[in-house]
Amino acid sequence: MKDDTIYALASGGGRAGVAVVRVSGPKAAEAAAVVCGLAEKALAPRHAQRVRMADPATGETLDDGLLIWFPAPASFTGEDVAELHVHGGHAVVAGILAALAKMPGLRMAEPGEFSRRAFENGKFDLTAAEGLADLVEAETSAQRRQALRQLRGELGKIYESWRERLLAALAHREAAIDFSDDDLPPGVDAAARTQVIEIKREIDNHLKDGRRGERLRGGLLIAIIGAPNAGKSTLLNKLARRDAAIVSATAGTTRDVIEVHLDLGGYPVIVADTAGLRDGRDEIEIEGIRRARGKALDADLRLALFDGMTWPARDPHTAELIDDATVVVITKSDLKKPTPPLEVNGHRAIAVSAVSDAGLDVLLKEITGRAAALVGATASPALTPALTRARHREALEECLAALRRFLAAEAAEATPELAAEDLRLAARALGRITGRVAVEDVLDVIFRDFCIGK
Ligand SMILES: Nc1nc2c(ncn2[C@@H]2O[C@H](COP(=O)(O)OP(=O)(O)OP(=O)(O)O)[C@@H](O)[C@H]2O)c(=O)[nH]1
Ligand SMILES: [Mg+2]
Repeated sequence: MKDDTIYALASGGGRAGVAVVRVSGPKAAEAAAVVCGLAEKALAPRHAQRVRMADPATGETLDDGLLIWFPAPASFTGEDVAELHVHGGHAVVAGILAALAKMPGLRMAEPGEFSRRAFENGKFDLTAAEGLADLVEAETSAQRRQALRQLRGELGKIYESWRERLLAALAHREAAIDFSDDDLPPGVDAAARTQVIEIKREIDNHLKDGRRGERLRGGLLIAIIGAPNAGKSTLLNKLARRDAAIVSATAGTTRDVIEVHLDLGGYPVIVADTAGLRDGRDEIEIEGIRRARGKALDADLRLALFDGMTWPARDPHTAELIDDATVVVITKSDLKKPTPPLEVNGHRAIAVSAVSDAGLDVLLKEITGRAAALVGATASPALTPALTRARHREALEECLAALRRFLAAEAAEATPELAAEDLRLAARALGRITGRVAVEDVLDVIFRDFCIGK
């Protein structure tokens, strides 16, 4: 256990009905008792106690609130923890923090320090710690479900089981090096190889997930593209339900990319409105169109808009960007009913009007369906949890590379000691994801941006 006792506002900053100040470490009991005017033995484990909190130096009452006492190890950090639930006004919180600051042996927690202590005390592995950070950041229900699964350790368990199986294969392989064939039960050596082939296949499949976990975590990018005046900014405003972008009858109104974050049926999306595609008239418009094309390429999904007023003419600049990840839309159906067939380059088109709202429900349903397919309803318990960070992907790639080297060395009947080393490296790469090996280098990165305890 750490020597110093740390404290911080555990709830968000700013005014609120209730705020929670957390104290963790060997002096947590003393600190809580002093501030709450109780004897240490009067602290009731895991019960809400109504208390009057006061500044120990002046005796001035700071608030009337609740104290919850979590003796180690059954606490968030695994250490003695006291939580003070106070009224969430700035002066109350500042008063409580100042009172704690006056006590010897206490100091303000660094960002992420509570979670880091929880990890170091074995309360959760690194993937669960990341799940907790994602849960705090989650803005949509699908993100929440994914984060909760990771927090519960579902992802970590997969990596840990692969690591344990690799370590078993390694033990077999080392036995084969240390003992002669006659001393070993038959098949020990082949068993290691079979295991490695199977694990390699499972990791390959896990990596071939279309980045659904990462996409859900970061949000899907949807780019609205089309000729000038097609109605792109109008559609963006409809989706955002506010006037995010300027709309006008002048062709070439939008020049910069305008992005709006939305919750579409539980899926987080970033919708980008872009400059109308044509041969640009001036330097600014040319740059805007270059950015529009860039966004269209980056996007997970494109909405290609065709102006209902000029339909059935199909703008060639827009048509050439249509692919399977594109939803084709014909706008302004209130002004002119589009003549069939409603399709562009074999892709079905949805007719909409931003004035009468006709077709917008069909379009929304289509976009939500595409979003669900892209993130593979990753939060669904029916699917195995997806990796959510580039850090996971890199470690898994490294593990696979080591397994490939192991199998190649085996096939070439190369030095068995070297092959065993590759298995060890593969297991270590997996251990880095969950934090089961020396991980000082990754720890800082993971806990640095943690909001808890900030
Ligand atoms: N009647 C009708 N007018 C529309 C509709 N959608 C857009 N408009 C009009 O079409 C004109 C152009 O709309 P914008 O949304 O600015 O078009 P844009 O594609 O963003 O155009 P640029 O930014 O110039 O590329 C405006 O006058 C809009 O009011 C619609 O569904 N029905
Ligand atoms: Mg526009």
